[in-house]
Amino acid sequence: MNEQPINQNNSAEVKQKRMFSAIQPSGNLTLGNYLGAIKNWRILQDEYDSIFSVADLHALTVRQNPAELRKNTLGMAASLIACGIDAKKHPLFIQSHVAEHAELSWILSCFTMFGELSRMTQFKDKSKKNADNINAGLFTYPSLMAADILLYNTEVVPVGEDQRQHVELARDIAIRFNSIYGDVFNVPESFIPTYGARVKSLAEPTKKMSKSDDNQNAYVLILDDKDTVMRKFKRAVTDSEAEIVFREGKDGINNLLTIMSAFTGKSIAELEAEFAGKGYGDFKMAVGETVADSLAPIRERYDELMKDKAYLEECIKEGAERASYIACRVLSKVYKKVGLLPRIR
Ligand code: AQP
Repeated sequence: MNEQPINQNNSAEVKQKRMFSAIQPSGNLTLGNYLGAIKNWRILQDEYDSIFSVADLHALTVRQNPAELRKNTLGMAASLIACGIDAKKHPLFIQSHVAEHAELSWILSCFTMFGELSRMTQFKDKSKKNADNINAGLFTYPSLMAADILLYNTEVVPVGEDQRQHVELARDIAIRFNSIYGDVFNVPESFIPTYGARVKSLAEPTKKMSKSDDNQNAYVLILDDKDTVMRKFKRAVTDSEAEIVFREGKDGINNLLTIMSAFTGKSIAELEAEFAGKGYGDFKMAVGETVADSLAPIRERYDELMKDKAYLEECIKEGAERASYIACRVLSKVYKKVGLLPRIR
């Protein structure tokens, strides 16, 4: 598309593909978010023309405590930087600071079918979990997510397996819109990691690990201290056998092997050989040690960043300015295409 790549080090001839990534500040980062998404964002950030966002509007689909949400929003920006996102090089912004997200979301909701939204697994899961608050925002969440992605002419969206369906819908919406109005949006692709795409709950390993789980033992937070990480792994639900192998029906062990593999870079087969004959207790402690040691530098960096609010605010201010520049242009093109009368200035 026609705007220049926003990374300063790109020349026009070597235009990189655009990557857009966002995460809700609905709690603190879990191991699931880290392995399914953030680790890839860090690895891929310089290979792409990357844009990162903290999706605070999405978090409102579930009732939030306002003070907590503000704290978690800045905390999530700090967590991303602590995980290695370079917010000086790539824009990192808060979704509600770029009004075009909400505006495009409305337009796109008029191009999203009721039947499509009804089929979304996340809507069904969250409706069950929040039976007293099945609001319209929870239902139209994918239209806002499509707006997030399509506003930046995104080509690649690195997500965990649980978000694949939403990226597919964003593609369908883009194709539908383009078939009526011409080549307005890029049609994005999802990028799903080989290991860690679906990290499971430590308490109920058939379910995904989620930061909003009511059971704190179900997830490991990247900011958990070593004792907490060890305690959570020690309590991790496994099975009544005594064999450390990756096999159907061994959800707890499969999950621990997946986590260990993602952190060490060793294959599942190598880990099975390494832990052959060892007990579950020893294995859980080894996974806990590996995870806690890998997370320690992130926690330290996060603590430093949270003491430097001025730096964090500068990053998200610059991020919003850079993101707005692109978002404005794409939105005005969309407004024009659908026939909205331009405002007289
Ligand atoms: N368990 C997981 N395994 C692998 N990837 C995961 N992701 C989330 N959970 C897992 C990936 O993290 C990114 C950001 O997620 P999000 O906050 O935007 O939404 P989510 O998928 O709804 O994450 P949570 O932690 O489950 O949040 P809550 O509890 O608020 O619903 C996405 O790329 C996602 O795939």
